[in-house]
Amino acid sequence: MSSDSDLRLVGVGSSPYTRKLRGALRFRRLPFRFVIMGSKEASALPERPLPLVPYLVLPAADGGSLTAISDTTPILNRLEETYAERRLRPSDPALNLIDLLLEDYGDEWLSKCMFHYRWSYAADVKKASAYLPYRRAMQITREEGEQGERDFASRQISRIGVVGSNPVTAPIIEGSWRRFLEIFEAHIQNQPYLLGQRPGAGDFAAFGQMTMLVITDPTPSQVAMEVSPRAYAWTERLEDVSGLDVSDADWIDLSDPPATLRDLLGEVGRVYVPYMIANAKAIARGAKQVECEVDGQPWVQESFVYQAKCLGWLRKAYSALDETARERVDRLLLGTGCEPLFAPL
Ligand SMILES: N[C@@H](CCC(=O)N[C@@H](CS)C(=O)NCC(=O)O)C(=O)O
Repeated sequence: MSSDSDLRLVGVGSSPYTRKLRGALRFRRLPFRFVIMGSKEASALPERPLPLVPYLVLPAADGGSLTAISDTTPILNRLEETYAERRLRPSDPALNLIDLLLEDYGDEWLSKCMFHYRWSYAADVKKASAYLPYRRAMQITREEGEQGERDFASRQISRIGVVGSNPVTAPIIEGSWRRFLEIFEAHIQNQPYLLGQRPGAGDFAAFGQMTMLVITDPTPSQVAMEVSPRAYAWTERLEDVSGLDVSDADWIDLSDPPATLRDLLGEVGRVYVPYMIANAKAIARGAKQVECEVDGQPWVQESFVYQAKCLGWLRKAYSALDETARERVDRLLLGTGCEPLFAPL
């Protein structure tokens, strides 16, 4: 039975990060209510601390009033601390680090694929902008919907550079989407989730972006159906894995991982790593522009403060590892291109 202290996930189904968090909450079997962003139920709740979708409303640590928290990675951390059953993050610190890395790749790189395809191709722009105005205003007239469609498309297309999609980076982003799918196709034949027989945070981060890339948006979903129809089935599955019974034995053995995990980490090392490092360096020296090489090709975009913060979190998690865990992580990452992430910047 639900009560007023139930968790509230406030978001919209068309937001990849909302889908990430909703999938994770379902997996964790935490009682929650899904509240539509902008609804009267949402306006009765505490305001979100950052202008991000989604956010989570939960009882304050002292059990008293409700508070709102933003940003799915720290939200998942908070849920790990508060609720002991069916934790999402691996208890083995070395495996947890790998899961954090995959989570950040999903959140911060696959999101580039998602935003790029959606707002670069006419068919994708048309579909997304036509339906998005109705999400939070289901009863607007068709004319209002069409006006919303034009406003939406022009606003999002004007922001496409923020995530790094432009004519220079487009071929790199598209190459990375296809390779991710090829590796995913092979990897998921070894086990059903990225790190074993149970999903981790990395699975839900990838899933969130894949709801749009694999299912909703015409151009990237056509690539997905060609390369990996399995990715479509997987994305549908991750929507709700509340019925999956799990134990600690379901994680892969990090000393003997399938070769396809190294391939996946190799893809992370090929694109996400050089970009994240160049971005963090640009932010550190106050540069507005990131200019680097990704996959041997030039990459240019506006520098991105938030993504430098994400790299900081990852590096902090790595430096908190004890020596044994660090060695296990290093051994897995050796030769994948991920090593510079944790070296001095
Ligand atoms: N790192 C954040 C990202 C959330 C995010 O970027 N959300 C997008 C929509 S999916 C957003 O709120 N964009 C601003 C807006 O739509 O006004 C998280 O994990 O929650």
